[in-house]
Formats: sequence, C-alpha cells, structure tokens
Amino acid sequence: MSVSTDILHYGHIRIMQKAAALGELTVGILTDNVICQYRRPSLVPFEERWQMIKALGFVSRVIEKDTLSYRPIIEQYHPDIIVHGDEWKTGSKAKLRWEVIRLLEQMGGELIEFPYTKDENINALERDVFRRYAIPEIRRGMLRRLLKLKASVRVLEAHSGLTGLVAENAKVHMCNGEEREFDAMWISSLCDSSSRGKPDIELVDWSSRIDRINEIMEVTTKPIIVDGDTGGLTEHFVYNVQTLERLGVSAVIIEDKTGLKKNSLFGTEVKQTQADPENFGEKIRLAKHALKTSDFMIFARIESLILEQGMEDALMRAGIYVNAGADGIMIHSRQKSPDEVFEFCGKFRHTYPDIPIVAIPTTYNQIREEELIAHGINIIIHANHLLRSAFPAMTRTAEAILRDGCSGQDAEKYCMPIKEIINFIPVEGE
Ligand code: SPV
Ligand code: MG
Repeated sequence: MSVSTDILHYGHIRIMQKAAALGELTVGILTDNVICQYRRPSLVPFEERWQMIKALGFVSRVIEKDTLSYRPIIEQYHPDIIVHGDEWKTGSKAKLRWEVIRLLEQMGGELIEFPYTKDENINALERDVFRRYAIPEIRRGMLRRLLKLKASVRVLEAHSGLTGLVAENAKVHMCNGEEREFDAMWISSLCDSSSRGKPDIELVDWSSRIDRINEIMEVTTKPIIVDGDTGGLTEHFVYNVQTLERLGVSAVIIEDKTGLKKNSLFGTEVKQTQADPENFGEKIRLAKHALKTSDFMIFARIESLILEQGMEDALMRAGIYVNAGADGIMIHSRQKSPDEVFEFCGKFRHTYPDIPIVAIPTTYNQIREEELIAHGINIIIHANHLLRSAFPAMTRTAEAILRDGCSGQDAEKYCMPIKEIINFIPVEGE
C-alpha cells in the first residue's frame, strides 16, 4: 500500500488492517516532493508520517515511495498484492491505476481495491485538517516549503475575496493525469489600485492594502506574495513587514525605485528613478532584521532592465541585494522576448545557484513555464490577468444593457447564472 496522509483516521486504519489480513503489509510513504506533484505540501513532514505508520503493529515494513508511479516499487519488491482504495478508479489517479494493473499482469501479482470509507465524520476531519493551511503560522512558511519541494511555484494575482477564491480553486486536469492548480497568490499593486479606480503610484496607503490582504486571506488558504511597491520609507517598511509577517503573508517583493513610482510596464516612457543600490540594500537589511520568523521572505525587485540601465547594472544590484539579506531576486522586463531575463538568470545563477529568482512574464507571455523553469526561474507570477479579463467582460455587459435597453438580451448571455456565483462562495457550517 501507499500512504500520504497527514492524519490517520479509522478509514485509513480499516483499509490497512484489511491489507494486513492478506499477508505481510509493506507501506510506501510518499515523500514530500512527490506529494507536491499532485497536491499541496503535506502539513506533517515525511519523517513524522513515516514514524506514524511504522508505529502500527500490523504494518510489517515501511518504505519510501519517491515517485507517484508504482513502477519502481513493483520492479524492486515484486509484491504479490497491491492494495488501494477504490476511489482511484476515476479522476486524476486513474492513469496510475492502469499502469499498476498492466505491470502486475506482466510481473505476476494482483490489485485489490477496498471501498474507500467516506462518511460525515471523516469529511469533517479532513475539512478541519485542510483549514489548517489558513492558519498564519502554517500559511506563512508554505512558500519557503514550496520552493524547497517544487522546481517552480505558480502564482496568480488576486485583488479581492472573489478573485482570491478563483486563484484558490482554479484547477485543470491535464491529459497526462496531472491536476494543475496555482500554488500561491500575488497581491499586485497594479490590480489593487486599479480595482479601486486609482493609479498604480503608491497612492493606496498601507492600511488600505492590508485591509485588502486580510479580505483575501479570510477566504483562502494558499500562500500570499505581496507587491510592496518601493517599500516606502525604510523607517515605515520595517514596521510594515512585521504586520505582513504577523498576518501570515509569506513574502513581500519591493522594487528598487525611489520618488514617485509608476508602473514598470511604462518603462522609460514616464519619469521613474531607480534607487541608490546601497540605500535599497540597507532597506532590505533593516527589514530582515525586524522580522521575527525565518519563514517570511523579502525579495528584491530589480528595475535596471525596465529603466534601460543594462545587464551589468542589474547584476551589480543583485549582488548588493543578496548580500543585504534578500531571500530572492525578482528580475523584471517589459520586452516581448525573454532574452534579457534569461541572460540575467544565466549570469546570476553562475554566482548564486540557490537564490530564488522570480519573473513576471506579462510581456513575454508566449514563453511556457517549462522554459522559464529551465532557465532557473523559481517563481512565475501571472500578475494582472484576473483584473484584465474581468474588465472587458464588465464593460461589454454594461454596454449591452445600454444598447438593448434591458439586461435580458446580450447582457444576460455574458453573465453566469446567479445560482452559480452563489454556489461558488463557500458558506461556513454547510
Ligand atoms: C504589479 O502587478 O503591480 C507589478 C507587476 O508590480 S508590473 O505591473 O508588471 O509592474
Ligand atoms: Mg506593482
């Protein structure tokens, strides 16, 4: 059998006892990395999950399972029987199941499936466990864990409770059986400001931004990366990072600009001033010093390519910021091609093989995740897409109502049924 659960309930015990009744039971414990291939990082680390199963008297042997596929284990151990709950007959694990059936046919052996116990108590227990991801102490450290466990972290912007729920729940089933979700959320300054009808110039004050972050955190569980603009005055930033840390935010990214900040996608079309790198490094150093946990991360965002200051400038700044204690570097570009970002990554990686690199591929958005990952990018942020997709839809609907003189014609076609949106919003206690 293979087990990945964080907690053991009578459903698990029951199925393991049934398996043990068939012979000597070996349990494969899924490693933390493998779990991340199909769901969130486990709350209980591998070693503890291992001890938990090993302590069960009816388990003869515990082994490490470091692939989702059963192939290596079947080839190495030649089991007479593989036991599994019958829930994998459909859904994302059905492919794994067929592979097991084929391999057992070839190598001799049998798949025995027991009904998967699901009752109200177990559902409630599993819901309770899941809700732990929202606890600030747990949520805060999740980004660091993801960075350790996954080649890259996939992030989507959220600027309200509703968009937070979209980022939290969006899921697609890929042809290869993989279930894809976003790992984390980005609270973009552009989207936060724009959704309030304000320009992206650090006009929305920190208290309002923190209200928005709270609004999103209240209804979601995924880790949060906050766009901290320039970080403002160092004297203020050292307080603001502590607030974010206490809330359970995982990271803040601040950009090395000073004075009136404008959105980076304007580039040199508007007047923007890059900060003195030593001063910016000092802002990071002092903010890191103010933190109380090692979970919270501060990323330095380099605007040299945006402001056409050249690759050498970007690399020089990266060195200063890393030495000041930055937990990672965000390299921004507004080119259609990723070439300058890739060049930066190659050169930066030469000196800093392990420092996370963040990219926001808004303009070079034809490049697939795999290619960004292959160039050493660890966090990929889709920075404004929920806002940009909602806005044209809203405008189209507003214009349709004006044109038709009622909302029952074209506008209605553009809208989802009220029931669907109501059902999308979870209700506590139901
Ligand atoms: C944001 O999303 O607010 C960003 C990214 O800072 S960008 O708009 O590309 O500058
Ligand atoms: Mg921004």
